[in-house]
Amino acid sequence: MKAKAIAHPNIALVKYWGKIGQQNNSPAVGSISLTLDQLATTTSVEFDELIENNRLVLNGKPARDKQFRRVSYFMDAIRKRAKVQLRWDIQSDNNFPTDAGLASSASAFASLALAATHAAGLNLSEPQLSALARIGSGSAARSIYGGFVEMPPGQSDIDDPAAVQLEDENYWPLCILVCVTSTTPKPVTSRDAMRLTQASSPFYNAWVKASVEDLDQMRSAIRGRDLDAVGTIAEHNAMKLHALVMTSRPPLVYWNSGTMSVINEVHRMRQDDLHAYFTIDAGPQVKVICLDQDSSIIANRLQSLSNVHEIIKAVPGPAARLVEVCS
Ligand code: 2P0
Repeated sequence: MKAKAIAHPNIALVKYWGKIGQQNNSPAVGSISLTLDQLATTTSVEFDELIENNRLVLNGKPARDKQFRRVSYFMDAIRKRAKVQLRWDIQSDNNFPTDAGLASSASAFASLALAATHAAGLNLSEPQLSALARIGSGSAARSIYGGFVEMPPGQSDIDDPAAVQLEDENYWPLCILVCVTSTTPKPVTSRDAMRLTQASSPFYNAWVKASVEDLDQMRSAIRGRDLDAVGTIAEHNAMKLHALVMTSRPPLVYWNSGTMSVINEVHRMRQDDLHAYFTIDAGPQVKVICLDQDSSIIANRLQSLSNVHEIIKAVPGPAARLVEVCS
């Protein structure tokens, strides 16, 4: 009973931030994302009666206690559903910096959901897998699908919201230039920051209210393949998210000097009539959105910034998929 799966992280164009309850990551706001091809998590899961203790190895190292507890909670949900009592051995590897604001938990739990259900003998539909992946991490529900994906808000902590695909990865040749400005893990996890923000930012209720309009506008911008509209809404939504985080108590600033350099350069590029827009998730990395045909000139300008370590070029990526199953 062994399976291996690959999933890709996604960038949120309209962001999930806030939960209904704390148990199962039922989102307080809807979100829309784009799955990225270049970045990937590969996860293998084995259930075997010879395994004496559950084991979790992340990027070649034993997991920390907090990570282990989070994965154990998720694996218990799968074992219960599959009526499997066996212990498990999990190995998961990212080809990009982990816990640094590049959505590693999205690709981690999407690949884990797929590999673990197959290793446990379950064959779930995509909506079922998406709802399951959400229990591991809210953003993972979206990484089950390729291309543009929407996750609706939940109604309660025990309902079963799942993401849906809006358009597949071949719909629109966009390019995402991931500007890596730091490779160290962020000081506060998204999960903890979300809880803090929700409890203390005076702007939280306004954020939830505004998300409805952002979702409507983003859906129609994607339908019209309108980069300027997609970029404008994504940028504004990202700034609102970071305003929330910055106005929590205690305040939290995910940005570093490289983050600011990229923001300023994107504004300068637009003054030069280049169609480039940014978004920033819970970390210092900036993702610049443009059309594939403009990506070289835009990447060259970003590369020249002294506090950008690396630029990873990504295009819309595919759904999570199995690469191996043995029973
Ligand atoms: C998103 N982020 O929509 C937003 C934007 C970060 C900024 O979802 O607690 O790791 O596991 O549900 O999914 C990051 O939060 O949080 C996230 P949990 P998750 O992509």
